[in-house]
Parts: sequence; C-alpha cells; structure tokens
Amino acid sequence: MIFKSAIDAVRRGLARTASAVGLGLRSILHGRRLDESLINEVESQLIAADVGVIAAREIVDSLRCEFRAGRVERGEDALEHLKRRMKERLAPRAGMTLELATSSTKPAVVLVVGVNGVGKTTSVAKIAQSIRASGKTVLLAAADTYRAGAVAQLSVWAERLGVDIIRGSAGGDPAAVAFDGAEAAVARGVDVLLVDTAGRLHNEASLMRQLVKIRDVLRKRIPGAPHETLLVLDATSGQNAIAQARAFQSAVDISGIFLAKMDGTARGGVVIAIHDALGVPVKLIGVGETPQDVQPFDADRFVDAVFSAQFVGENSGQFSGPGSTISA
Ligand SMILES: Nc1nc2c(ncn2[C@@H]2O[C@H](COP(=O)(O)OP(=O)(O)OP(=O)(O)O)[C@@H](O)[C@H]2O)c(=O)[nH]1
Ligand SMILES: [Mg+2]
Repeated sequence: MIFKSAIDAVRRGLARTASAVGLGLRSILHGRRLDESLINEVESQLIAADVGVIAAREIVDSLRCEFRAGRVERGEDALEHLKRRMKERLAPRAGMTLELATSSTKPAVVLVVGVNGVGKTTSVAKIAQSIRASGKTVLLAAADTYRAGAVAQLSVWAERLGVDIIRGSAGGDPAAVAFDGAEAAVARGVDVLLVDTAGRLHNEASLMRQLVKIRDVLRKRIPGAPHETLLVLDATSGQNAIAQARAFQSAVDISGIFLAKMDGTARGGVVIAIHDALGVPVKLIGVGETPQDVQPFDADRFVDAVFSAQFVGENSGQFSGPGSTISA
C-alpha cells in the first residue's frame, strides 16, 4: 500500500514532537562536554518526552557506559549515540511487519478499535482514502451502533471519499453490522473491508467481550480475518496509551497501532514507550484531521525528524525533514 502525503503533513505532524524531544536534548547537549550531571539531565528530558521510565533509563545507561569508557565525550557525539539507540529500539523485531496486512484472497479485513474519541473514525477515513489512492476498492462497515451520530459521521466520510458503506440500525448489534459488512465485501469482491467500531473503555469487560464477538464474527465469515486489527491511540494521552494498548491486546490481539493526533503532541516519545511495552509496531501516524493527514510510521525518519538540527533555536514549527513519499 502506498501512502503519498504532502511534506507539509510531516512538517506539521512532527514539528511539535521534534521541538520537544529534539530541542530539549540538543539544547542541553549542544556544544557541551558530557559529564555525569548532564547525563542525568538527558534522562529527565527523555522521561518528560513520554519515552517511558524504563526505556529512558536503558537508553541513558548505555550513554553513561560509553561516557565512562571514554568513547563519548562531546555533546554532539552523545546526540548521535542517543539517535542510534532510539532507532535500534524502534527497529521492527523479527516477525513484525510494518505493512498493513493484506490477504491473498479478497477481502482483506481491517478491524479498527480503541477507546472513546481517540480518532478511530477519522483514521478509518484516512486508511480508506489511502487504499483508494492506490487503486484498490474499499467497503466500510459502520459497526459503531452506540454513539448517536456515529453512523452519520462515517457516512459523510464515505460519501466524500466515494466509497460504499454498510450501516446497521442505531442501538443494533455491532457484530451483526460486521457480519453484513463481511457478506457484502465478499459478494462485491472488494479488496479491503474496513470495520469502524464504537469507542470503549479498555477496563469495561462487557464492552471488550463485545469486541471479541465482532472479531469472531468476521473470522467465521472470512477465514483469516481480521487480517489487521489496528488499535488507535491518541498520541497526546501519554502513558495512559500503554494501559489501553495492553487491555486491547489481551482481548483481541492487536496487530498494529495507528497513533493519531501526532500533530497535537509535543511528547512523541510515547512511540518508544508503546513499542517497548507491547512489541506491536506503530504502523501509521495521524497528523491532522483530513483524510490525507496520514503517514506510514518509519522509525529512522521519525528519529531523524526528532533530532533535526533545523529545530535548534526555532519555535516556528518549520521543519526540513527527509522526503515525503514512503511505502507501507
Ligand atoms: N489534530 C488531529 N485531530 C484528529 C486526528 N485524528 C482524529 N482527530 C480528531 O479527533 C476527534 C475525534 O475523532 P473521531 O475519529 O471521531 O474519534 P473516534 O475514536 O472515532 O471517537 P468515538 O467513535 O466517539 O469513540 C475529531 O475531532 C477528529 O477530527 C489527528 O490525527 N490529528
Ligand atoms: Mg468513531
């Protein structure tokens, strides 16, 4: 699947993250000689950026080790070391794929889940838009029958994007909508079925069971489905995202994270915390409210953006990062 997005989206999306993590680290390390207290400051910066206490400690321990061995002395070298360590931590582990799963038989089914208001429906629209742009056909299933207006919200997106949608009745059984969606997707021979679900608190057992039912209905109708179960997390929610992710992971086996609202956070270190805690890759990032505001997550690119020298002394949000087209 190819996502082509304007470089503006990357600029907007990563600007605040970069300014917080990168600027913070650069401002304390730039032009300085490393010492023990500076290393402690680096640890505080990483924690403040939502990297997570354990990850921050491990990253800083490795820096301290290099420093004590006399291999890293200048602030600039420390920055390079931190960059390398972050890239290593974010590198996909064996068996993980950063591409959205596809199916050898049609349709590939993508189930989208998460707590209330994180950006699920918007993310469904973004994925639908990207799939359409790559020349494939999409069907949406509006399996959020809870929130008044949820079906209408997805219907508006469907109309704007020119994709078909299967709707259920308000207050109806969301698993029934998922089933109807699966039936229709098979009958119409579409490439990808995207199932939007209601927001649910991760600690509400009955709602989590209902999600399992939706998953099972899809699995029964289409062998191998859902091929992708994407958990949408709000990047601005910090460490709470980890608790959410754990609960959804144990209920329905998350295959990837869609990290929405990356444009709204100054603490993008949560990407590292999520990666560490779950062993599930962040696959896509949301960087705005329009269907085009989506990027495949690329670890190297992300870390480079975070440490981008262009940010030193800047608060304007201007970002000169690497290229704009990536494959996912
Ligand atoms: N800035 C920004 N806003 C976003 C992004 N993704 C979603 N939003 C906004 O977040 C709000 C909630 O988005 P929805 O897609 O309705 O969230 P949801 O998870 O479907 O919500 P529920 O179905 O009520 O649980 C909307 O105002 C979206 O425009 C993003 O990547 N960046
Ligand atoms: Mg929704």
